[in-house]
Amino acid sequence: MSELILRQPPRRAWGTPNMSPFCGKLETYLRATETPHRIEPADFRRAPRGKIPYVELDGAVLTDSQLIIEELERRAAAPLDAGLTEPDRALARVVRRTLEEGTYFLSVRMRWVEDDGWPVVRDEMKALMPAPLRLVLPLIRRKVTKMVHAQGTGRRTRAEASQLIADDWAAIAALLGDRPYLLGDRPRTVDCTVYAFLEGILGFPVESTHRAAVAGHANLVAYRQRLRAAYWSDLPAL
Ligand SMILES: N[C@@H](CCC(=O)N[C@@H](CS)C(=O)NCC(=O)O)C(=O)O
Repeated sequence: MSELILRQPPRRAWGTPNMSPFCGKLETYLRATETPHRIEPADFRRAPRGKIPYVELDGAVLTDSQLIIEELERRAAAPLDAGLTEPDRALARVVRRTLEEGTYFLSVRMRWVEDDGWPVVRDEMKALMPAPLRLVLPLIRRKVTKMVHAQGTGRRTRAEASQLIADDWAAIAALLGDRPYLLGDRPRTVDCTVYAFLEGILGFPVESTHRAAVAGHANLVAYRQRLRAAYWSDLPAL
């Protein structure tokens, strides 16, 4: 396998792995499996489905963090998910999809749509974009707002959305219990998702009731620290 090129925003936004949880997830996986790779900025016009992350690998362009991880797991001598029981695989799937297909949109709303999140996201986007492109940021915000409305999350009250984030994370805290990783004593692919999304909520520098609720779960806070120490020691210690 040649060196993998990971295409994503190259900044460690807010001292976290990435402003995109899907990019943070994939890069955590590459680090956890010691897959040789280098990071290059993403070009949305070249992204196969117009989304990040995408990778270049052995002459092909692959997209979708999960499809990429599944391909790498198939090729790996020691896959992260080797030996998982069927119930554990099922649990991992349900947790991953809850975060990626549900909680994600709540966080997008809090960042892009709500007036207290937006300036923080806007400044990070400005830092990523060449000056002339920054002019389109209000248009991107409008597009994201429409997307969140169409998906349904945008139609909830802010209080409901905030409560849902807190409740999703309370469920994950309950599943984690006092285990070091979600499915036991070693990290699995699902931990890459849980960790990246947790960074996205605890590392996003805007005070909110849901962030305070998540920060109130000592096991989630320790889990974030554990994974950061294991794979992200180049980021500031927590
Ligand atoms: N299922 C995809 C989701 C990727 C995704 O939604 N990425 C967002 C950034 S967090 C994106 O590229 N959004 C641009 C757009 O939707 O136009 C994956 O796992 O890679």
